[in-house]
Amino acid sequence: MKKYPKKLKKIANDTNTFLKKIFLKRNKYFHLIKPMSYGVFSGGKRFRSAIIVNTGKIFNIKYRELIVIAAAVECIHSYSLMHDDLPAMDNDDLRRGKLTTHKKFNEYTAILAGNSLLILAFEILSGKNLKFNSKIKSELIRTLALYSGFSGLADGQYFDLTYENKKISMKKIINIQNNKTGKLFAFCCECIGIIKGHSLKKRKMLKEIGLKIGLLFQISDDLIDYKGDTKTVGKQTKKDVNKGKPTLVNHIGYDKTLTFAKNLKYEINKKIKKYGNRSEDLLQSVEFILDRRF
Ligand code: GRG
Repeated sequence: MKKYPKKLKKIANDTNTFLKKIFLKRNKYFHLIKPMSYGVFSGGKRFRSAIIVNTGKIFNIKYRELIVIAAAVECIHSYSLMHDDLPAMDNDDLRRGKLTTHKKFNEYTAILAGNSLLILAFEILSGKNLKFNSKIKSELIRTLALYSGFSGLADGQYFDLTYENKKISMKKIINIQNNKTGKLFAFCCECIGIIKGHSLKKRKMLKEIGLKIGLLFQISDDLIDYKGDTKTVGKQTKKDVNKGKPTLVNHIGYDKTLTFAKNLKYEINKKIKKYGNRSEDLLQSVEFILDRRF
């Protein structure tokens, strides 16, 4: 476990290097590349990249191709954070220990830079850097589009904001979190099944693991929001309680949420272990989720 953060760092560096090359080639469009870079290279953990690489390892997929997919996913993740921080959404001034993009630049710049990152993700997946046949590439693009738009991330975000200060069931809260956070993680695992040409049924097993990893990640984010301090976490904490967010911590309290999370981790590990020895790095990633402090 102790070695894990070092491995995470290598994946993060390689993903960043890939993205930096893209920005360098197009630097005459510096007006938006500047805020896009600010949002992407502001110190994110690249945990979604790690899930892609570590799931890919189980199935012997080339590291280089995995980093290309990871770069696309990180673009979507950073766009979602940039837009999440806007005054119309969560209205945050601090992200990853720095000013949020709209605070550093302005609102329209953050909106356009966010949109550009979202679109860049699909440019990356459809481009020459990803060396799979067109059937695989179009299925990767289709699945990522399904999971990040109105039947995924955007839907989760919509209800996360709509249900502030409303009493809703635990089932609904989990559904919101599955869409807001889980779907992108679902893609991180399922993309490997797509590359391998797995049947939908076989892909579903990977999708389920990803969804559960995403739910665990979101729950740990909520636990950190409740217990963590702004300096360590890099963003303002205690906001979920103050805003009456639809989280398990607000619904059943900190201790019961922690127990729920530990049971969820056990369930995830059981599913991952079925893939044998090569799943060790993925298991370590899951271990990191509840251990992390930021
Ligand atoms: C406007 C169409 C449209 C959609 C908006 C904004 C949005 C969609 C979705 C937001 C989803 C969101 C912010 C989910 C939170 C997920 C989460 C736990 C983020 C923190 O992730 P980390 O810890 O962040 O991986 P780092 O900083 O390490 O990258």
